[in-house]
Parts: sequence; C-alpha cells; structure tokens
Amino acid sequence: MTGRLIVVSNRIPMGDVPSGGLVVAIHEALSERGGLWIGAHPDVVDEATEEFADLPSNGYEKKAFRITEEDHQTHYLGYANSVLWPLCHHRADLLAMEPSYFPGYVALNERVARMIARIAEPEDMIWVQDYHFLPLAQALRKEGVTGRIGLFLHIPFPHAGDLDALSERELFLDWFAAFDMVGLQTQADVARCLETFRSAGKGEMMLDGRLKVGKRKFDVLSLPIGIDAERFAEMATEHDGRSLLNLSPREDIIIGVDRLDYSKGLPGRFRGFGRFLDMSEEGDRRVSLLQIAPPTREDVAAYAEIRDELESLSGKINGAHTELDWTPIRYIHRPVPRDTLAALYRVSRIGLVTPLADGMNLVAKEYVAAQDPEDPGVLVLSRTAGAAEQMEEALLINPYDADDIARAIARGLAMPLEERRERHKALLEGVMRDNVSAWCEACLGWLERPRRPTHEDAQQ
Ligand code: GDG
Repeated sequence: MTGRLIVVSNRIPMGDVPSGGLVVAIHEALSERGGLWIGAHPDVVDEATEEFADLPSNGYEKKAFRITEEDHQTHYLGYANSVLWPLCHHRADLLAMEPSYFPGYVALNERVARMIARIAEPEDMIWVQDYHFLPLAQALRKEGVTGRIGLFLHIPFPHAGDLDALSERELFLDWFAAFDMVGLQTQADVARCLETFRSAGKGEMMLDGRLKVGKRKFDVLSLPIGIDAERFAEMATEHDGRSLLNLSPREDIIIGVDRLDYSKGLPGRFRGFGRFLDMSEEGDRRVSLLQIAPPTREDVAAYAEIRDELESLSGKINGAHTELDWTPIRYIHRPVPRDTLAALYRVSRIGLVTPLADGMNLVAKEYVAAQDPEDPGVLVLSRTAGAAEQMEEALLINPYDADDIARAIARGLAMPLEERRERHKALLEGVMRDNVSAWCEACLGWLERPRRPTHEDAQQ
C-alpha cells in the first residue's frame, strides 16, 4: 500500500504536540507514515461550509471540518450521544429520540464524506474512529471512494435485543458492512456483531474469516486498545500522591476516575463503598474513597440526572460516616491534571473500576501501570468492562451487586503482599505488552493487508 493514511476522529488536537494516550498514538502513526488527520473544529460557526480549515501541525497535515450549532445539537449531543451511546451501553431506556437527530447525524457524515472524497487519492487508506462516524464509509463509497476504509469502535457493539429499539436497525448494519475492516474492543463484541448480522439474516461467514454482506466482504476483529504504559508509569513517580492529598499516616485511599457518565456505574460504586463502611469494624486505619469525576455532555438530560443522584448519595454516605477529622468520600467534580492523576493512582490501595458497560476502560490499565511493583495496590474491576477480558488477575466483580463490591474492597485491603505482587506482575506484563502503539500497529496492519481474493471474488 503506497497511499497516505487518513485518520478521521471527532476530536482533533489543536496544538502541535498532543497529550493523552489515543491522540499520541495516532500522532505517532501519522508522523511515521505521513498523512492527514481530520476532525471537528471545536468552534461552532453560523453557516456550514465544505471547506476544511487547516490546523498547524508537524510532519503531516491536520484539517478540521466546521460544524454549526445545529450539527452540534443533532449529530454530537443528539444521535451520537443520546441514541447511539445509550444503545451501545445497554441503556435503551435512556434513548432520547428527536426527529432531527437521525437526519442531522447522516447529513454531517455525508458532508464530511464529500469533503474527504475531494481530497482522497485512490491509494489512500482511511481509518475512522468511533460511533460519531458510523455512516461514513457508506457515504464515502457513494462519493466514489474505492480505497480501504477501516473503523475502530471504542464503545461496545450493541446487544441484539437493544438494536430492536433503533428504527434504523437495518441501516445500522449496512453502515458497518461498507467498511473493509471493523475493529472492536473484545472477543465478546465480535461475537455480538457476528450474531447480530446472522440473526438479521444479513451476513455470511466466509472461510477466510471475513463476513460477507451482499457483495461486500469485511473483517470483524477484536483489537483491544491499550495505553502508553511506559510513559504513564514514569509519570506516576514524578509527584508524591500522599502529600498532594495531605493524607494522615492512618488513612488509606481507594481511587475511582471516570467521566461522570451513567455507563461507569458510579452510584453502584458509592453504594458498594457505603456497604463496606457499614461492615467494617472500627480499627486503627481509615479508608476513604477518592472519586474524580469530571463533567461531560452536560447538555444531555441523562447526565444531569446522574450528577444529582451521585451528589445525593455521597451526601448520604458522608452524613452517616463522617467524623470530626475525616470524610469518607472525597468527590471531585472537576478534571485534574494527568500527572496528578498518575501520582494519585500510585498511592491508592485499590483502583475501583465498576462500569456497568464499557468498551475497554483505560483507567484500569492506567492504575496498573502507575503502581509500585514492590508494593502494588489491587485492581477491582467490573466483569462487564471490556478490560476484564484481558485483566483476569484483577478482582472481578458484578457492578450491580453492592455487596460484591464491598467484599472485593475488603479482600483487596487485606490481600497479602505476595498475592498483590503476583497479580500485579501478570497485569503489568499485559498492560506493557498490549500498549497503545501495539494496538495502532495491529489496526493499521489489518487495514493495510492486501485484499485476499477468494474464489467468489473471481466469479464476480
Ligand atoms: C472510550 C470508551 C475506551 C478521566 N478523568 C480525568 C482524566 N480522565 C481520563 C482517564 C482515561 C480517560 O480519561 C477515560 O478513558 P476510559 O477508557 O476510562 O473511558 P471513555 O472516556 O469512556 O473512553 C472506553 C476508550 O474510549 C478508549 O478506546 O476504553 O471504553 O468508553 O485516560 O485517565 N484525565 C485527566 N483528568 C481527569 O480528571 N487528565
């Protein structure tokens, strides 16, 4: 393959040197190969245009498409985050459908497709990120783009039953079938995807492992994402987390870090911690939950509700257990800097990761990377997070069961050093090996593969 790499993602870093795992990995892939990064300009404009805005960058091009307030309402807040997000996270009850959402979502994808088709060369390889752009390959094909197009879906592939809640169910499957490669986070996602196509009577598994829908054949693969583990481990030693928290020598910390999203299981986590406090005997040590939960998508109603629920729960638990010199839940509803986060993970006895549904969950991997291997903390992880497929040495819990969470906290705090080291060693090996560069290489490797002609290809 000699063409350029074109990456399409909703967010695009504005500065020269991006920070944060995924954007760094994409930046590195583009710097190595040369190419083009396309994303949404963060500033809303009055009139939609079909001209890209060029962004400053080094070694490769960066172009932003402009969005209007209406695009923001119907595409981003609307169909992407009020329909697809709850649908893929097994929360069809939270679907909020407005008649303008679906047409707005498709129109934005068609506009971006026209803009890309104008600048794409036949040999270029297009790599699309996430649920904001599911119709993009189909729209690009309509514009005559014949090159390779891949998708990586960062969130779970929906359960078949939930898909029934989508009026555009058939179209949803056709969107996927227009890609050459669909990358998903886990084997469970792949199984759900294949089963959905099968039960819709749409797909046929080929002997070469591809799925055939109509005349198109495409790969559906589990390509779990990772983090920049080495860098994160280094960063975790730059500050002293205990002094950042002004911890007393008798206080231990359990840490949770999540965008304030209903998929992350925060109320259940608070309840589980509350149960743990209820069943703990008064002793010398005090255990606090430090929950960092920066706001996100606040204009979507379901997010305002989860915020209220959490504030009331933390108030209740703190009300019942706070003492003159100690508050059990420290709840920060603001983002904290990445290096602070890394230092805080390192001094936390438990990383408490309890999503109800999650594509992967990078916090689980960051927590492991940040630990001191000589005296590591314990990861408590939902078995419903994508990360659980790779991180079997964590204490796996059922996020719907507060007692299960409470028991895992107690077990983690009491775990002997030798067991903690063994579990951490195995987890760290995986996190270091399956890092974000490995993920990026694996995705691009599949996308770049020469098409494998089959007997049927020859007949067509
Ligand atoms: C989607 C999928 C999948 C959080 N608070 C702060 C902060 N963070 C950082 C974490 C972590 C990232 O945000 C969150 O990543 P997750 O993977 O946990 O979750 P989503 O944002 O939902 O991401 C998910 C991921 O895509 C990648 O494919 O794993 O399943 O839902 O890196 O550290 N960072 C800083 N301050 C904060 O307050 N600096």
